[in-house]
Amino acid sequence: MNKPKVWVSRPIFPDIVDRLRPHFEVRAESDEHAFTPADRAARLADADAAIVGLAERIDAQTIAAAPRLRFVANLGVGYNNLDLDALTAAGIGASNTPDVLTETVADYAWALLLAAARRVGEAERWLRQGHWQGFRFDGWLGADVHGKTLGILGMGRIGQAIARRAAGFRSRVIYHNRSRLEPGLELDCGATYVDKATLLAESDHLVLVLPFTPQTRHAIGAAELAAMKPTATLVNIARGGIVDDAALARALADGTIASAALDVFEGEPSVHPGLLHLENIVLSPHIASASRDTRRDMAALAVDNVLAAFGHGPHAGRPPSILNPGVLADA
Ligand code: 8YV
Repeated sequence: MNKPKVWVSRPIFPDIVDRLRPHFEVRAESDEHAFTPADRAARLADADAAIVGLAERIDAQTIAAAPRLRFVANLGVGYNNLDLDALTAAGIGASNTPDVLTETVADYAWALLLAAARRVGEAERWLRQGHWQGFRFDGWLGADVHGKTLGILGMGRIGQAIARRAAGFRSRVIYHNRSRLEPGLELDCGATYVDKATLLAESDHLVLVLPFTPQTRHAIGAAELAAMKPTATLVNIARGGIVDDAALARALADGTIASAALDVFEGEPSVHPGLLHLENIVLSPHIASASRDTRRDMAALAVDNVLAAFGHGPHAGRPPSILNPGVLADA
């Protein structure tokens, strides 16, 4: 009997991909590149399963051109690249990679916050350019992070992990979310629920950790930036498009807020040109989950989901992080 075919759209880890080989014919890409919709359609034309990243948009049109597709495993917790309704309507299972990246992404949110508030990137560039002539007592003054009010917009697993780290900084943590956390969880995170206006007005530093949806597009635009403190730092580790990057560039240039750090961008890998020349922003190429351990764990979870969807491995029949379990129940 022919083995089902799985397309692995980007180089993950060869030893993890090898776990698919006893059960699947594997087509694994060996280099990282952007697929045109036609390339993608060609690769999916005879695929029974696919492991995809954020750049692979799987929508109704893609699905229509992939008649054998039964399962799509996304390499990320955010899955705005998948049209989940269309996948479900077509009877195709889908999974993401929650939990395994939570702590690593929370670490990185703090890394960006500290780097932006304390001007790490800016000072390093200046030093490398040979400008350092001697110690200056009144130079490179940044904003303190410890003891300040940390605001978190979006309070899922990653938001909670960011909040828990704030105890060591003796910060006050306030958050806004679609729904309020259970009291026990609020206590565990040491976080207080506030409305969005209070969050913007009272945060000394604001971290965005909400999923990208049509409703969260430009959740932070010119009006929200104007409502923040002029000394504030804004950090986006969620998705490009949640921040209006053009409005942010203006706000950083005219001092509406003090600094920012972005790991994600509207239209990435393009970056709004207005951001590129500013000193008071830290820019990184969507690497919040990029630790060696976590990327391996994400790849392994994606592979486990695919194996399980086809009845193999320790979770046979029960993909551990399936987003639309009803699809398998109906099969
Ligand atoms: C991934 C992410 O690196 O998990 C997410 O939602 O944004 C990142 O961890 C990205 O999805 C890669 O495809």
